[in-house]
Amino acid sequence: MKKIKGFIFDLDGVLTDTAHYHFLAWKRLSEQWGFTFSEHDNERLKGVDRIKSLEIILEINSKQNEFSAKEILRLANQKNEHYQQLIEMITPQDVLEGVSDFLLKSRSAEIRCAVASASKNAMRVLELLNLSNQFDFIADASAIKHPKPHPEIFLTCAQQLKLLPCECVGFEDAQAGIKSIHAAGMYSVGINVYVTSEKPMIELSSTKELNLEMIINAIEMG
Ligand code: B16
Ligand code: MG
Repeated sequence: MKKIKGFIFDLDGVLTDTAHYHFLAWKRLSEQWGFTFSEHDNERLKGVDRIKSLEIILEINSKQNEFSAKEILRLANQKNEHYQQLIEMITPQDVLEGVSDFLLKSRSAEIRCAVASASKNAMRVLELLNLSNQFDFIADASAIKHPKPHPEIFLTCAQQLKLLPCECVGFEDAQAGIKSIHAAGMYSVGINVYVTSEKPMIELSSTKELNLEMIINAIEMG
């Protein structure tokens, strides 16, 4: 029988909803530079790293060839300054419903927990949510060479938790994240994922549906 020993969580869309702050920061940058950028466009940036997100915005505006690598870095830094100002508003009330209880139950069941977020601001967000001490390992996105859907970040977490991939479950809200979990050889739980290619093994419509017994039973008996 399979034995699940580790849970690895994405941050944005799984533990909290930072997507709105990312949207406001990109919107501010777009206004400064005369780009169009809508909430609908923002959906394409979920789970995507900062530089790739900017490239998508430039592509939407047909400006992908107008900026040098140095200018792209400058724009990305400007967006990050806006984002870092905005996230200071985050409080523990912003932990998504059902998450705190799920983490407590998982930890009481001796399941090791980690965070696999593409965000270089993940540490600060977790501090503001007062969640940092719930995790045995928080991946440092700046040390990860290959973004999701590459499995590197989930494999790094499993290694740091001293677990095999087949002993871990990944939790994600983005399609690239689900692919990353599967490529790592782990079980997947999707939270409101907009599926375009790979379906999560367990699909939930929100974090309110997180249930330890259900997830463990579905995987270990499945
Ligand atoms: P930063 P996740 C991702 O977080 C966001 O979904 C994505 O929109 C953002 O561009 C990315 O982090 C990088 O964030 O600019 O703070 O480094 O879903 O992987 O937790
Ligand atoms: Mg996410």
